[in-house]
This record gives sequence, structure tokens and C-alpha cells, in this order.
Amino acid sequence: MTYKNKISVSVMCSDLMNLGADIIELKRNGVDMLHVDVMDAHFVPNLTFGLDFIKAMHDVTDMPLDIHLMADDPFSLIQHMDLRKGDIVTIHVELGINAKPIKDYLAEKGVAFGMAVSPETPVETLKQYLPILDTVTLMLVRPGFAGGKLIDGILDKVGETRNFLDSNGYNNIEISVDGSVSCERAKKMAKDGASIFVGGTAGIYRKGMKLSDTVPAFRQAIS
Ligand code: S6P
Ligand code: MG
Repeated sequence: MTYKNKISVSVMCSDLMNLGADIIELKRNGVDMLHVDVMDAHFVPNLTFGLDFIKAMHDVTDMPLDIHLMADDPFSLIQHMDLRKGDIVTIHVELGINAKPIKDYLAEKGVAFGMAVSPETPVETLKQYLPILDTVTLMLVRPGFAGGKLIDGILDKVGETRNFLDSNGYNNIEISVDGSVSCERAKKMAKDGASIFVGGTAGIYRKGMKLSDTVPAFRQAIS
């Protein structure tokens, strides 16, 4: 599975009352995936999309879903989730759980498995999970809300993570970056080894700009 230079748009930042139209417009402008933040109001202090929402998304688009679980008990949610081949499901490394059953469950469905790393968590925490990971998501903001503030110095973590993965023999694991990803930052992170770029208010839903302007600009930044 290779994700080189993929745009994954955060639906949390979409026009939620007109989401169907937004999804059509995103696809028309060449977006690759839709990023769905699942928050349980416990792992993070926010509550977002659930199982029925994910099914409804799959029913209206053939774009793969990049599902980012910020939840204390991800496996019970995953087992009830409408998943399709090509989706990515990401849980947080900070949970410290046995993730092998999750990986096996997802692999059977042709779904990629990733782990997200909060800004204060060292990437070395991923070490025990490397053999079962397809992707690593670096959080550039504190998880929980869209429009968050970029953590000082966090962009350096992309190159460090690439080195960490490669030096451990896992150059197959792709890096996704999530939070405050502007065109300028995406360009730098693409050079440093990131492959999947989550676009929200900083990169795609920019004030006063149309998707037909922001998506191509974002694409150019990562190409
Ligand atoms: C944050 C969440 C993210 C946001 C994204 C929004 O907890 O995981 O996926 O939806 O960061 O993008 P932006 O550009 O508004 O930060
Ligand atoms: Mg996210």
C-alpha cells in the first residue's frame, strides 16, 4: 500500500449542514480521502462523528475514509464500524493497548492500520508496534478540536520520525500529518518524508477562499 502525496480532508471542518455538496466538490477537485475524527468526549474533551455517520459517508462517496479514533476503547467501535477496503483506521499510541487483534481484524477487510502520536509523545513509543503498522499519524496540534494552534517546533518531528522508521527497517510505514497543515508547512513536511496530509481550516477550508482554489494549491504544495 502506498500513499505518496495524498490529501485527506477533515470533514470536521466542512460545511456540516451541506456536507453532501462539500463531498462532491472535494472529489471534483481531486481530494484523495476524507478524514473522519471520531472523538468520545473522554480521550479528548470533544464529541464528534460516530458509527452511523461513517456508514452514511460510505453510502454517498467512493472516496476512502481515513478514520482517526480519539477514543478510549477503539476496538469495540471498530468492530461495529462500516469499513471498506482502502480505508485507514488510526488509534492513539498513548492508549498502550495490545493492538495486534485490531491489526488482524482490519487486515482481513483490506483496511490499513495506523497509530497517532500526540505532540508530547515521543515517536520511540511506537517501537513495539512497528511490525503491525501501515501508517503513523503525527499530531501537530493538541488533539480534540479543529483550528488548533501548531505546537512550537513540532515540524521537526516529521524528519525525526522518518529517520526513526527507516533506521528500524520500516521504510514501508507512511507518515501522515494532522493539525494546522497549511500549504507552506505541507511543502516542508513532504520534503521531510510525510505522505498523507490532513487538510482542515489551515490548508483547505481557508477563510474567503473556494475549494476550487484551495485544493489545487494544497496539491501543488505537496507535489
Ligand atoms: C484534531 C483532529 C484534526 C482536525 C484537523 C483540522 O483533533 O484530529 O484532524 O480535524 O486538525 O485541521 P486544522 O487545519 O483546522 O487544524
Ligand atoms: Mg484527526
